Amino acid sequence: MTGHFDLTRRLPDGYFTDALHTDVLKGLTGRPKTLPPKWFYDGRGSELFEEITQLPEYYPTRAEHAILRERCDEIASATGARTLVELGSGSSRKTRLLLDSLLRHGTLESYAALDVSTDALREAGEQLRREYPDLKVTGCVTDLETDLGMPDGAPGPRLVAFLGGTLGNLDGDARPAFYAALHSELGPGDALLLGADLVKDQGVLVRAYDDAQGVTAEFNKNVLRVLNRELGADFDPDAFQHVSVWNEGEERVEMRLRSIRAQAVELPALEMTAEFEEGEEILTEIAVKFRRAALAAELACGGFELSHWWTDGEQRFALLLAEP
Ligand code: AVJ
Repeated sequence: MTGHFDLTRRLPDGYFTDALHTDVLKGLTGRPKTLPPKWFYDGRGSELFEEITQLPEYYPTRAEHAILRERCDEIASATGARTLVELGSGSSRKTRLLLDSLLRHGTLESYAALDVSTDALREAGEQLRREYPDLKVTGCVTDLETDLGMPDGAPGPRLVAFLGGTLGNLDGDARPAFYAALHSELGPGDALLLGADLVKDQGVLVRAYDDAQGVTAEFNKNVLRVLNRELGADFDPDAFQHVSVWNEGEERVEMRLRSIRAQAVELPALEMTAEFEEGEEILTEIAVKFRRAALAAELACGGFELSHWWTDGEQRFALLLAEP
């Protein structure tokens, strides 16, 4: 049976066009130049990210999966969730572990997947619909920084999962705002399940974002292709070099695109020209790495109390439960 998959948008028409224009105008006129990571994820970008998750160097997905596999029953009994909401659900691959545990536990009624990528949501949603015909599966295209897109009237207890370490895409200013938005949506009995990548050897971290096969480089350059298509820009992806660096002060990996020569790029939709010096970089993604005490403290500031903290055998990645 191919059930109907209910995909909604919470954002006004034209939101993504406006947001892209604003982000690119701001990001390419500022210094250093920046582009937010959410623009990686068109159809091709989501596929490349799926490939990244299987690379030998990219351990976070496997580490988190291992923790989830081990702890999903504990999560189900600790939360007794009737609704699972997943922020940044992507392909929803790891979600099945949670769905299965919560269904075995006998509480789960609905699953709401929220993501910035329509393509990824539709594909994941339709497949889950087929695999779990008795579960209410919905999808919502949203931008977490503007509207979490929490489903209205979803029965509690609700478990909100934000996996994969995507929290690390938010810097120290954006995370408190994110916790506040989340806290205002949750009540007693609800819970937050958060995946966080941990500080570790910097060689391991840098390689996780600069694989030998060059998949991450393609993923990084994909943002230039998105700008070419959406803004009529004329970026030559070959004129930029993929860079992965550990920023010690901020304890984060940074992905950048370095202009290999002086060049001018036209962006007709914005009526602008972006000038690059040789070696000039665009910061395209931050991936903040966490430590337990600091993460617990910032969650506490946001009104969340840490109740469980689990790591993989090698202490590479943490999965935590927190209560509002
Ligand atoms: C999906 C944001 C968790 O930061 O590790 C992977 C994205 N970028 N390789 C991460 C990513 C380059 C990923 N997140």
